[in-house]
Amino acid sequence: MGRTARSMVVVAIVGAGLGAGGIGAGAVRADVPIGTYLTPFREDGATFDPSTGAFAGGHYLGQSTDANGCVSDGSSISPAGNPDAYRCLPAGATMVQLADGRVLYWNALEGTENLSADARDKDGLPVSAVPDGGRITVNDESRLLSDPTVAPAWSVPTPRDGGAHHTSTDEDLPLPAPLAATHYAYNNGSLFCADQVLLANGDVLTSGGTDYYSEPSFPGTDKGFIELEGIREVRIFDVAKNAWVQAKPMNHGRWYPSLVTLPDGRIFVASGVTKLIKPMYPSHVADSGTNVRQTEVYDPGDNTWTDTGTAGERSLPLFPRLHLLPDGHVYYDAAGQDYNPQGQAYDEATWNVAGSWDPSTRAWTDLGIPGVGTPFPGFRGSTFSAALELRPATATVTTYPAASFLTAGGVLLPTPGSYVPVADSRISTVTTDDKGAETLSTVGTGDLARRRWYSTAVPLPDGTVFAVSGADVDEVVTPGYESPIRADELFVPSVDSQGRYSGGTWRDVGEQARSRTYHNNAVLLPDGSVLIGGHAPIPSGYHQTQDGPDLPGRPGTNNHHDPSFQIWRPPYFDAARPVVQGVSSAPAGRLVIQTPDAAHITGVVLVRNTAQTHLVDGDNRTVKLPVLARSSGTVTVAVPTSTNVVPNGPYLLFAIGGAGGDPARDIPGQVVPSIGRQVFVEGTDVPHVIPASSHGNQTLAAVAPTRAVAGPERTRGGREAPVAATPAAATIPATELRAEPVRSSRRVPTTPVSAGVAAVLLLAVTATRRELLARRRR
Ligand SMILES: [Cu+2]
Repeated sequence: MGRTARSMVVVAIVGAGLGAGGIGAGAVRADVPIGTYLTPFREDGATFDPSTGAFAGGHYLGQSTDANGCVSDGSSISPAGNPDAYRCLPAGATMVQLADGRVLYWNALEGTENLSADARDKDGLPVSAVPDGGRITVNDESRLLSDPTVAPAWSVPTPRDGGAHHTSTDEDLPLPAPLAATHYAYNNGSLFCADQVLLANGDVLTSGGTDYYSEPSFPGTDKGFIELEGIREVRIFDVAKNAWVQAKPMNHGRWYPSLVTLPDGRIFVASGVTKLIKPMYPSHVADSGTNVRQTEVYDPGDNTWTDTGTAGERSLPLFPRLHLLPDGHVYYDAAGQDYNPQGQAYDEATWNVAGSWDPSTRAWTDLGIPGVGTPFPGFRGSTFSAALELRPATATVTTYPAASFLTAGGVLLPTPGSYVPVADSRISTVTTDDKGAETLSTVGTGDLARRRWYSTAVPLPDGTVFAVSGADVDEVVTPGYESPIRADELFVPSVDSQGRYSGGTWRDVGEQARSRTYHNNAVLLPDGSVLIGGHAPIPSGYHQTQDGPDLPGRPGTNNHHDPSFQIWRPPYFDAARPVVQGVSSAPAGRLVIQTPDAAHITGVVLVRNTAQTHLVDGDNRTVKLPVLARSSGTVTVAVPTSTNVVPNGPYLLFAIGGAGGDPARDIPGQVVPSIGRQVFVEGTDVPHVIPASSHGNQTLAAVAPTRAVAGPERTRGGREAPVAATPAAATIPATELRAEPVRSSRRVPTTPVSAGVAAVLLLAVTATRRELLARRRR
């Protein structure tokens, strides 16, 4: 173990010592389990063994897979022209619930699986993330998963990596040859680090992604110092064609930006950083040292991006937690991702202040610091920001004067704030008065049962919030030395006599079967269950892929990608659920639900289809629609009259069986949702809801899957059942990787490299030199 690795272990142990318990952690409760975890499953048909927690027996690319879903021994891993670069199954680091029932997902950090201890570069030297990462990574693969609840099957979009290639070298540092940056055609357009939203027609738009390269290159070797650049490229996944198409690029390269759909169907993008590790831009020096302050709006009608001007600029964290408020403004919930190696921004202190952006004036308004009066006010890093159910002001109207957002866990304050996660949890609410003025208020809730970094949230149709996966310390600070958290938790909000959120409690759910830390993910499925996936960690110690050490009471982490999925069924699967036989749009903003359970249905919720990555789903919303009338076989509900509340696009519709009475006062967690029906909201002036089957753009089961495995056996309130695997022959085509690196020769004015970068660079060069000397001695 090298010195760096040893110091990482020390940091991790110190972090662990700060508390199981620790800052704000509540006692672990014994009220588990609730709901049901089904057996994990994987694309290669491998069988999950519950006694060992491991997969075995899978097949991929005509070979047997190992426990991590990879083929071959990794000894030949040069990406150029080498199909082995894609020798591992992709993980669901980004996941989108499409309106045709399939889940579109893609990997993160593809190719870093090849940074194993026994891998060698062209000179026979060991490989490592910092000197080799710019070359060894490859564009991330995307996948389509159909029928995850009954008979999972996979197919591959065209092209499988999204098809974008970043050809600009505008941001390269002015290094003389042979130190000049080296770019590669096979990893200059990764989907990794883009954000994504579902467009009004059900297609998926992604903004940005990653261009990996070496800058500088180390003369005489194929090594360099890794850089990750946020690209401008924009891709749209065309659902009907199962194909990625290229849209107009943004005006700014963005790595870790956030997207929000505006009421008029345009898409707002904010933040991201152009160069992650060395954010210096000789051609526009004023933008150096911080994230992209400029915000832009995309118009799907004419395929253009427009800067919002000086008033629209704001320094924001990476993947800022943004939401569309029911007054039509974009809200920044004073949360995001703040730590990135060497990429901290000089103006991070401003991220403590929540804000609201008005599309009509294109200007931001500060809303104050959330959490004042709670133990930990201000910015929160690496937490989710989950939109709680939008509840109508009264039992019969569709006005929504307030929107509330739950954050829990994560780390405190901007750099150099704590890198130790907390268990603190709070609800921030923005209330808009009759004159349009916004007020921010925050209430604390009960703590999580454990300090939790990077947990993904999935708001459920019964008004509760499922928090899944994560780790006990910040993996980006100490990759490979975090301890995964498999125990998931469920938040049940409380409401006051006015129907406003007044707090709530967290309770333990049970343990999922797999360890999922960085780039974990989850989406709400149409039946109301949760599809848990993802896990694409940073190589241990920013060096090689090595699982973390087990310590007493603190399991080590899985440092390999996890391409498996697992389904969790919330407790309402054990209740009698209302039945929806059909939905139809009616005049005057009404929606009619055909149901034999009309007498018991107290409302309907529309849940925007999940499109999540990095704990971010900017369009996530659950909108409660009040009941206006009922007959023996129908319930008529009111659709909100503004696209501020329900922007166009795909939603899952759930009828809610309550205890009866006022639907605005239904208690979250005490109502039972139906199976979801896929609908679309359309109409820019007067929104209306139509079934997906009458929506033209969606082609159900558009393509036959290329491979299929038997799904998890379905259980009801019982134990997990084993997966019966029937692996099919591999049909993944050979990679389209290009053979030759593209060497940049562009010259730009000199800019000094920061001391931190220089120090890390020196370490990397020294390590490489040490290896060269050792090899010479051999
Ligand atoms: Cu990431």
